[in-house]
Amino acid sequence: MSDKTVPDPRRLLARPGPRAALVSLAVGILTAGAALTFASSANAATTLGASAAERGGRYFGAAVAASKLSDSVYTTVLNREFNQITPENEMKIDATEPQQNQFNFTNADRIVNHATSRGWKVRGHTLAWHSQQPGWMQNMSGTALRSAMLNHVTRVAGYYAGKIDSWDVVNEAYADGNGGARRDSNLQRTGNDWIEAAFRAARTADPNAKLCYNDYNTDNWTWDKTQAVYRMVQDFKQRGVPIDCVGFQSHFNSGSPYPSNYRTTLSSFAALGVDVQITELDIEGSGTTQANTYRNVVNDCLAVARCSGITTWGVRDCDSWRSGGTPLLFECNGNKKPAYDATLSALNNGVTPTNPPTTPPTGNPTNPPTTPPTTPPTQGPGGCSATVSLNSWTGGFVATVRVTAGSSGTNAWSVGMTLPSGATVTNAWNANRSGNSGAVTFTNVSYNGRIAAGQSTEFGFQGTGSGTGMSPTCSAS
Ligand code: G2I
Repeated sequence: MSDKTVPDPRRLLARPGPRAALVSLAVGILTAGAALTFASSANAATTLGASAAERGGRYFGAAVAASKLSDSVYTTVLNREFNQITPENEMKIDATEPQQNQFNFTNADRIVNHATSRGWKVRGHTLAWHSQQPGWMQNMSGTALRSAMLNHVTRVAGYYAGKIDSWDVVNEAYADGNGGARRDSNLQRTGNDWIEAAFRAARTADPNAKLCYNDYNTDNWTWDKTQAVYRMVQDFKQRGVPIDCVGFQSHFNSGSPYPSNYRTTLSSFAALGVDVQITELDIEGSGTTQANTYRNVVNDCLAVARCSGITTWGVRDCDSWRSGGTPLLFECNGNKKPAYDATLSALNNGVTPTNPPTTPPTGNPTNPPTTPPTTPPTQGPGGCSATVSLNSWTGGFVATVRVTAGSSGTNAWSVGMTLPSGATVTNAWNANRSGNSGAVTFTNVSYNGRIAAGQSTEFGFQGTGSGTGMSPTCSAS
């Protein structure tokens, strides 16, 4: 049996209903010995890309340097493990348009061909950026620069039209630190609308690519920079500026650590109606500590249905722009690190999404499962409880509510809470909502009403004002 025909037992067992009958049927017609051979570990994917693909068609990729494609240790790991590529430098403005209106795609083509000939996805990086501009562009300003930038977007996105899964249309346009301001740059000085102008040009040049905004230090939900990018994406969606995705670079180290609210960041952006992608992941460190952080990042992505893929910024530690921090998954000799094992096992353990999928998961089984079911949870009105945790910032908050079933599991649940005066709910996920201020009630959606005794599910909502002091009550049926 190939991996593709093996259903994911966690996904099956998480979805009771008609499928449960198939489980019983399948178990009934199998011998106990045959059933026992279906241990999930025996069927688990053995590479990052294959495992990510089984998790709802996600990808797992790496930034690639054209100069390394002749290194056989490098390509052995690359070709075995990954199914997506981002050119590390070869699609940047200085590489593709070294002289104005003279385009050079030689090195970028080598990488694109390496990927597309293997059926992998390519992330284009990047069309408009303050950095790595060729000299001629660095010296430009005003309308001449605006036109040159749009010409670059049009020509490069047009050349690669049809070959790029996602484009980093604009990279790193926000400043670090407090205030959430735009970064000063020659592009910013052409007018605040330079970002949306770039997105519109990219859409025209390649209507099928997903168009992304990409940045770093946007991982922590409470940071001003994160909030500023969030507001820009929200504004673009409201005004119909073509944006499909947000890239979180996620370069983590002790000075810029993995934040515990990372999942909130990913799910909050996803709730705006964009895909989210982890685009330049590297985590400095070693051993168990590094492995645990990689595991957390993977679990956070898997928990958000619209987190469509992860790319590490390089293949081996010695390929990294921060090689001294040994931030990647492979040693220089190609050996797997503990962080690799943690990443693969997190992918293989695939958590159930807490965001409603917008399209049915592609990994859904067409064959009856051959794994024995666990005892189905007893259902009934055994009560439930709910707790709320808040991520707040000035003028707003995201509330995550955990609903826990009581002694006999739930078929359906309802959570009520009174919002503080002045607070208004703007959007909710994983629950139906009635009311948006004062007394607000949340009820389960189709896929999370049934909770086994003692187990939990989570839903969330975002609000303006302050959410401090809410105390949810829960009732079950
Ligand atoms: O700085 C890390 C990344 C942050 N986000 C955007 C990414 O595009 C960026 O990638 C890095 C590359 O990994 C480096 O390889 O971008 C750097 C430049 O901003 C790249 O460094 C450049 C060096 O500055 C050049 O001197 C060198 O010629 O790499 C070039 C090719 O090795």
